[in-house]
Amino acid sequence: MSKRHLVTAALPYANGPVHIGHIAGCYLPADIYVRFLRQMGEDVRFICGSDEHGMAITMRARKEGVEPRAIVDRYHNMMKGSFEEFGISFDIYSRTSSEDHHETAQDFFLKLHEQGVFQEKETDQYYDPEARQFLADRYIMGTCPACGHTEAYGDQCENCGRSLSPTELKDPRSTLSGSAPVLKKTTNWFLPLDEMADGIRSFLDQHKDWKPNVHGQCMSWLDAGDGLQPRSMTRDLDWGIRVPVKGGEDKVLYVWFDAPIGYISASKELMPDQWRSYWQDPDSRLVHFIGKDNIVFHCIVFPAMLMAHGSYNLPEAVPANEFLNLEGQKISTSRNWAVWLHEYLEDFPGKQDVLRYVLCATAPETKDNDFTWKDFQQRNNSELVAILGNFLNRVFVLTDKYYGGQLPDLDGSSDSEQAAWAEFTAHADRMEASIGAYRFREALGEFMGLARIGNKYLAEQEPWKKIKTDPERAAVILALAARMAAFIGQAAEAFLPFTAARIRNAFGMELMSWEELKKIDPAKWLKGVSAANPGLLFDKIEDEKMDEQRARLTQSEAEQSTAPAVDPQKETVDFESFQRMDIRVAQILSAERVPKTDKLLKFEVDTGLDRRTVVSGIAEFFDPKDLVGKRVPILMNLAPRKIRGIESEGMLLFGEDSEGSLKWVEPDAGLSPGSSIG
Ligand code: B3M
Ligand code: ZN
Repeated sequence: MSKRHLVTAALPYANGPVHIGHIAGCYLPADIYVRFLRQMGEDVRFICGSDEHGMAITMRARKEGVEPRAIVDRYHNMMKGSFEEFGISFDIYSRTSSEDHHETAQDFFLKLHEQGVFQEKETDQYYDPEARQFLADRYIMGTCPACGHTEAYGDQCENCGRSLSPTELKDPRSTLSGSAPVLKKTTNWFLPLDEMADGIRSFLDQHKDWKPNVHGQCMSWLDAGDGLQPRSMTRDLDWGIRVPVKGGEDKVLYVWFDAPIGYISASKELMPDQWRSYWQDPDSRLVHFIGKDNIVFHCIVFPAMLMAHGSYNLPEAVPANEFLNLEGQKISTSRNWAVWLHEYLEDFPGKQDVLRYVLCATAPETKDNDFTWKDFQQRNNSELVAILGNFLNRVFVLTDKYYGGQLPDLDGSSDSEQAAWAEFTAHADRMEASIGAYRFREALGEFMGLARIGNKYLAEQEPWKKIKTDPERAAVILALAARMAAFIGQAAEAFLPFTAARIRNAFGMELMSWEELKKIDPAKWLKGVSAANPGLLFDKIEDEKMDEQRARLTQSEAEQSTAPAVDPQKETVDFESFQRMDIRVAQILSAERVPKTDKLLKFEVDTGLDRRTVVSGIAEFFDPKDLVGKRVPILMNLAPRKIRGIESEGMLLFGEDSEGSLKWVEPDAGLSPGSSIG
């Protein structure tokens, strides 16, 4: 083992609460690993924090009609609280909006800049002239060139799955204003991954031991048709960390540039004087726990950044998990198909370890896996209650009953005790090896093996019969069983920390180091100790409780999909701004389709003041001939603009229902053309 370990868990976007998919994907395996390293007496630091930049945040903010700051503040605190309550034992849970992080990320960027690492390149990017900003890929929609789906995003078509670049879309439109974006030149700083490919390849070649899913994915990036491509490390956006070089004033660092540096900033915050040794001393190991969607960033992009910088260690292991599904379906935040950690903690108070157990036992270590409430119940009832809980409970109850809680001595033990103890501790050895190899499911199986051996030993030896016929022998049996129970209270620490603490308390023990534990001679251990029965450590979960959870799941999904999606209130405007808008009633005199377009209608309207032409993108909702003669509100003084060569003066106003269909807003009959609205 090396001198130090720095273990990181992916920084979750602060745009929503934590769900079981996140936990099973990286936080629980990371926590098990770190707890075990600590117990091994290793010098380890466990780093995490909220990722507070990027589109994940700004899109959420837009949806809620609030500032990004409000979103990250809300979710950062919520996530931090749930992790803590669930026993995820970070040494620090920081955040990337902190000033220190901004500084660290900028310094890192500057260093690469000074070393001439970046290529400054001018490219054409879509720009929304109305919203006056460059458009991130997700803010552009249009028609997919592959399947013709009209709602494809600038980075991907969700209908056919093809990944796209925004310029491939037909009829692109900005989701900010609805207008057609224009291409505009902009300069950004690119990390030349193509030129760094050899270095990256030789780094990855040293890690053929990585999980096949991880190594395989990296290789497929390297070996793709056109290989690695330069990737821009800056973006023409507002929310994020300012680019600290000339020309970067209106730009921010790419979120995938700043976020992994967040691991470094958090380490600095935790250990202002020692962080360097964890990151730069070759005797330290860097291990990243992540989900599979983050593999390329942790195995290629971030290592490339670290190599280019020159002073940092590269990750030694990236044990990424696949995805966890829920009741056979993909977990989805937008569909509300998820088990949220904060809700679980409320519904199952004190049962953190049950979820930890189930999520570890079903963790998607090598392939996607499915969480079901039925499986949750079954694993609780027939594994935690029937195997682990049963063994511990028997030991405590019998020790109480026969010896008033005082553990008998193990003097006079026989071959069967030797054999049972050897078989028992062999499980602990295998558990250790499995954790070291990042095989946590297997390790948990070995841990449960401890309780299985305990049960088997009691069932074979039947102390409850011998207590009458051979009380000395019964005492020996219970003496050994009690040592097994105590041992379990130590070995459970990584997986089931809450239960482990209760067991240790019952024996009045502190947490022991793994080395000490392995050296234990049961005949000499816990002499004269009394055990206080801690009561049932696990209890049966009934069907009703599971029915409730399943109902809650389908119900919240249904609510999500049928609830009329009422837009949140927009930001407030002052009275003057409102007064500047000239809204009146107009009467439609004629309406016709704009040739060669699907969406546009051209209107002649009588505004009471004049007759004018207005173009609106509403053809999919109305038949032009139904509109002639109708009266509608019009925004008169919207700056005129040319749409398909036609000058449009003003905007007709319609209502929009929750499905996004436009509906008629009919003014009262007494309002003739020209009447003002306001
Ligand atoms: N926030 C992506 C995610 O939550 C991202 C991880 C950053 S790790 C440096 O999937
Ligand atoms: Zn498509």
